[in-house]
Amino acid sequence: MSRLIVVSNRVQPPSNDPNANQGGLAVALLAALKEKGGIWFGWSGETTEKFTGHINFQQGGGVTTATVDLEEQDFDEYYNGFANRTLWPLFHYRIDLTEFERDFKAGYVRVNARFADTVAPLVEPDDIVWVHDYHLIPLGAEMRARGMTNRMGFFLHIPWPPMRLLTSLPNHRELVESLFAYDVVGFQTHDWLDSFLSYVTGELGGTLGDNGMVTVGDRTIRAIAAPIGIETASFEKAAQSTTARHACERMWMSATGRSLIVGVDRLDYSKGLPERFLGYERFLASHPERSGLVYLLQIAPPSREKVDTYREIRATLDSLSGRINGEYADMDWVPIRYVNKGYPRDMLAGIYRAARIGLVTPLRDGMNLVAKEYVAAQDPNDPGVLILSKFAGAAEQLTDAVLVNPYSAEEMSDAIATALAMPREERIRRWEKLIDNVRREDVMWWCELFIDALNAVPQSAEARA
Ligand code: GDG
Repeated sequence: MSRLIVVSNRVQPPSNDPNANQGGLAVALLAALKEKGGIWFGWSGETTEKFTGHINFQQGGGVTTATVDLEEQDFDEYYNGFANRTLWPLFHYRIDLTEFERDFKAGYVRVNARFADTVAPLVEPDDIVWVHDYHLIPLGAEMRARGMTNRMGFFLHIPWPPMRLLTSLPNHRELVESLFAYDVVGFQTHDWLDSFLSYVTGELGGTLGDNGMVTVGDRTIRAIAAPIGIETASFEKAAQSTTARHACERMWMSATGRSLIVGVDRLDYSKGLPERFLGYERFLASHPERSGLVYLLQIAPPSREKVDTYREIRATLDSLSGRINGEYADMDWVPIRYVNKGYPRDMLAGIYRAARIGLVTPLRDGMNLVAKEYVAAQDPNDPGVLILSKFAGAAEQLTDAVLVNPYSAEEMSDAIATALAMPREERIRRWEKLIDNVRREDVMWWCELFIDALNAVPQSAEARA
């Protein structure tokens, strides 16, 4: 049986600590690695003065992880540069925040080449290779240049931008063409897949065949939509754990009869937090009879703090929450509780369960797992209402949420009012449809869908050419 080689920017080693914040992605990949055998390769998160290519192997839970340190300059140009100052904003439709620097691109190419140099000797001819996310788009081409003929797949966790936006990236063709070194390329939704196909046919002169086959020049790959899920069964269990129950009770006690609206997001401009605060403010202004009966808890652990735009979003939210609280708070009520720290997963599950509304309103999001976690954490007999941005990938599956345009404060305000007034029968009816999808299309389903697509690729390079 062929082994699985997973490559991603960061690696999450297996952990036996139940409180470890191990995301669903890590859990699914670790399970697949355990079943198939293989290696998870990536950056250690550490920097050194000079890149050595020294691999730190770790074994645990039946899985091998292999990590390398990067140079400080790599960290600046590849990670904080091209990945998070160029591709991340551009792929989230934020051309206004996108920085185009040649040094960033050079660092990105250098790190992808370094990854290829380091990982190539670890890979055996029958292994299948699965590369993750925007940090590593050219890795497949770099690996092919080193003679690797393995079956290779790439999955993009973030949106694929419309053609007109992507063409603003210098050397965009080179970047997209490099995807044709893989055999299977996966996107979170049909929307992102369609954007990719429209770029390929419009800019690269590609042609589309049956079953997602796409040809450019002499290369044919398969492009698929494979929406990522969460570890649903385990999250449902977490929501009933003692820790979750305590968190839930703590929330209810501190709410003193008010309805909790919850938001949980990395502090990132793509998550639409200022717009969310403004939408909530509109609700307070237009429903004075309701204000005082609700409060918004926004959990927003900081991320990517070395990038200026991330520092700016933090300053914007500090001032916005201060202004709204200053205007609407009373001696016994604060409308927004804004918290810049993370909580353990079980506690988070309890907070979701206590919330009457899950407010998930990114301006653009590849998928958004918080929406699915909120659904999984609900009490089946008295579930809360999910308000979800139309522009989150999750909206393609979670059509029974209250869908909103996150740019419109009025729509957001109306959605909050609708959700608060929603009768229990309707809440249950919507939730049953939502949980059905979240259970069926969970993270293991996603993982198998992608690996099956890779396994279906003919094994010999000649047969694939
Ligand atoms: C990318 C794409 C796509 C957040 N705060 C805490 C906490 N979290 C966890 C959530 C959730 C995860 O972080 C965030 O999920 P997102 O889906 O919003 O992910 P991104 O980080 O933007 O990642 C996204 C995802 O990849 C997967 O493909 O869905 O579209 O942008 O799991 O629960 N977890 C804990 N405490 C916190 O305070 N324990």
